[in-house]
Amino acid sequence: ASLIRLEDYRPTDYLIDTVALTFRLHPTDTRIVSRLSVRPNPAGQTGAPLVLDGDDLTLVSISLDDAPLAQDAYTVSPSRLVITAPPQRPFTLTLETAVNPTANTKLMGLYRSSGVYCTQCEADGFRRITYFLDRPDVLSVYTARIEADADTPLLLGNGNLVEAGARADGGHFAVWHDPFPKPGYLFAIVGGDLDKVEDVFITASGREVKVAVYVEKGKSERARYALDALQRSMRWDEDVFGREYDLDVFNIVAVSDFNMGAMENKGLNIFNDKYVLASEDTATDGDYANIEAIIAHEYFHNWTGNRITCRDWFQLCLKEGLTVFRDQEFSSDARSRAVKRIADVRVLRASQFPEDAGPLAHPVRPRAYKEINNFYTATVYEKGAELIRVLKTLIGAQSFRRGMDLYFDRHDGTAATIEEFIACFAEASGQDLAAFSRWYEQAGTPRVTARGIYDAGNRTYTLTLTQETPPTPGQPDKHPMVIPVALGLVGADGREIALKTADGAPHDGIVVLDTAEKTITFSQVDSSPTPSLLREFSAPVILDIDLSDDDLLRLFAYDTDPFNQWQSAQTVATRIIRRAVDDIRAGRTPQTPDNLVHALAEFLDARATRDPAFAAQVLALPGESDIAREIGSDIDPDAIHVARKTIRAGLGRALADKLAALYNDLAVTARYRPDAAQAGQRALRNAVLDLLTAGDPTRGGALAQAQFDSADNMTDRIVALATLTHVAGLACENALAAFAARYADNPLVLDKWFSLQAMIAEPETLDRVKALLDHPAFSLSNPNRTRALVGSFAMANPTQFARPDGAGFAFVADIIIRLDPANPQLASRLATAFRTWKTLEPGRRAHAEAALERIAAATPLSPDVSDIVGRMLD
Ligand code: B3K
Ligand code: ZN
Repeated sequence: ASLIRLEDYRPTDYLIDTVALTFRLHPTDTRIVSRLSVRPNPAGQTGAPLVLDGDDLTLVSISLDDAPLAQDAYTVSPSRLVITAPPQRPFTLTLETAVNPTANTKLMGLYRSSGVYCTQCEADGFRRITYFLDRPDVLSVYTARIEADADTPLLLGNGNLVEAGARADGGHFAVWHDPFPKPGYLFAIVGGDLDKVEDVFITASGREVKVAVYVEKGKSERARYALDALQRSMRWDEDVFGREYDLDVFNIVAVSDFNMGAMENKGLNIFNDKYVLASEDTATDGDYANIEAIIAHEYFHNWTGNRITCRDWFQLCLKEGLTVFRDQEFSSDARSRAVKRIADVRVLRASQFPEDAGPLAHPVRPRAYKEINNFYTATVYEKGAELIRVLKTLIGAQSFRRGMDLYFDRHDGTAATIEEFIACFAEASGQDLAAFSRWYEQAGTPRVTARGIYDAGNRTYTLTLTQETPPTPGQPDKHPMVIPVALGLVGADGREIALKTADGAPHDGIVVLDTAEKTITFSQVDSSPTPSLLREFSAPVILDIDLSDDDLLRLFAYDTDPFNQWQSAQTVATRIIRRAVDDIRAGRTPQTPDNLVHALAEFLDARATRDPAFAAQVLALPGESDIAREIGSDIDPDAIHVARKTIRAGLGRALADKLAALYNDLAVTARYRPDAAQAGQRALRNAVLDLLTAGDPTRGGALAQAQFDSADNMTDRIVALATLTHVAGLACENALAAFAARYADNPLVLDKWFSLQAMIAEPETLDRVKALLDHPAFSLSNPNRTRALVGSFAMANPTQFARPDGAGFAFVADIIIRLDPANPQLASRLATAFRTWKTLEPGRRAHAEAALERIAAATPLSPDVSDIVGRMLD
């Protein structure tokens, strides 16, 4: 595949104002007639050929202004249709194409999932339906007529239903019209026989919208939570962003084969059923939270993505980063803001930081790509969302809202760029945001170093902040970023010190570090303070701070910012586990230090039950991948695993009595609700169980077994089962078998079962995973199954994926090679599990490299996998 560059962008030579499609649905031979009203683009080149994109298409017929087009007037291949000399006036092009939805294993374009016809067009799937100018800056008004047999009673499209009825042949049809111009990637249809839950949403201005969620027959009760989340999202966008829904219907359809989470097609969101279906017996609290967040995310795209879309795919973060920011804010308002922030930062660090530090690093707005589907990354999404947060911090909430209003106002109905977006905020705030834009251009995570000096004589505290962004592929030298550092000073007595600048004026607690180094002096500081920096994680950076463990534990106890309370405990724990790793590699036995034990003991006594969800985050010490990231090079995953386990065992033993008491006290007696309060209580109780088991596997195992047997909800049941897999032995095998029997007919729940087994940190796991490939409920052609089993092994079992003998890497490489011809996007996603391979110790690194080389040499190899593996080997 060739490299596509941002600087090469130019408008199309033709525009397509309207698209009228007729689908005759058939399992293996669906026909699509497409009538395009085309006209030369005044911004394009006069007289140019009309070059339409295709992918795997068969052209059945073609006519221009309703007369068949002469053979010598065009050339056609499965991937391209060129009209050599099109009229230089408006004309109608009519095409008929044939596609086979059943054979479409790529799950892009029109495909069938468990008998349901559905489409996925982002980023470039529309060209697998008909020849088209398949790029986001070609906006058209779509009408879709869908014809099907009686066995496909439900026919849905974008926009509003304008006509429906019977056909002479016993079949029926429906016509959907979407008045809002949109790019092809937002087009969708669905055909099937599904159940639904529905309601009516009244918008702020009093319009009635029929909202519905469609799921497989017999499962509609499990769609209630999704429907409720949708309506809450609709209200929230009105309240917080002043955005009202704009069509008469909003439909969500859940399908069981889907390459990602969901898709924001205008008025017809299509979802991976994993993010729709939930009941207390089948979904965890985490599943409910994900459903709420993803329903919100796709709904919010209606304004940020659909009404205003992207000029080109380089601008992907314009819709994705912004929409992630919006869904994070929604969840923060619906739940606990502090806990949500911690959870989001955990995700950012676990998914984006390694990407930014390795061979796949790219700017939030990339300048070049080979395969756009490989750029739906944590950098574009999660770091993209952080940049919106940084922007809001820099200009303030009011200017931010004014900038958003201006953006909606000015760019509604267009395909916009990051420059246009930022210009709205520069205008609304009166600030020059040129330097801020560097965040979109420069890859890599800036490292901020802080050094503070207290001058008792002058009662001043002087803080020096420096920043450095490491080189990333193609970007050896970096300019300083604009980094808002939210901060406070905590006095020796634990109280917050009022911030005053050197001349005595009040300071707002945000230092903007926009040069390589910046020094700020605070006055009237009566005693030596402990600085609390980067409160609420005010910028996506790595903070290096010269505080002792005791200073940090003081912040853990007294900081007014809950994020930094949590962060301080995490930092201390990380240091301790890192020292333990060194001990283990040097043949010494690591010890769990008393200071952390005391701090946690006090925390458990005094504070844990006041905010259980927060306490659960504290008890969940840094994970193995967090530690690996901190160490950064020459990684031995086994040493990290043992180190973390040893420290946790020490904590579990030292805190055993308190933990056991808490475990009893925290039992939820009320009827199950997936809300934040109850979920928080369960989260803490389960974190307590986990730590208790680390200290005393026998006692913990017994508690876990009892919890497994008596649980009345999936959260408690799956945590108990996970705990049993850590203590291993027969109990674990029996529980696994009981779970599989209970949920034999529920693939989404079995995914949890596949995943748990794939994550067991012992050498037998590889054989177990290989055996599970043949389990009757497993199928490599279903993305959820593959991610649950192989994805969990590759992404969430660091010791076994990176086995010292290389067998883990080799196994995943084999699967990637097998998957690639059928579903390149899934294969390519799986391949990113190798992205940190260069940080491993030499032995494992050599095995990883060999596995990657083997994938690279496979033929045929999709552009998707070839691009990812090529960059990783570069
Ligand atoms: N926009 C889609 C993702 C499409 C991925 C294409 N490979 C879902 C989302 O981000 O909301
Ligand atoms: Zn999105």
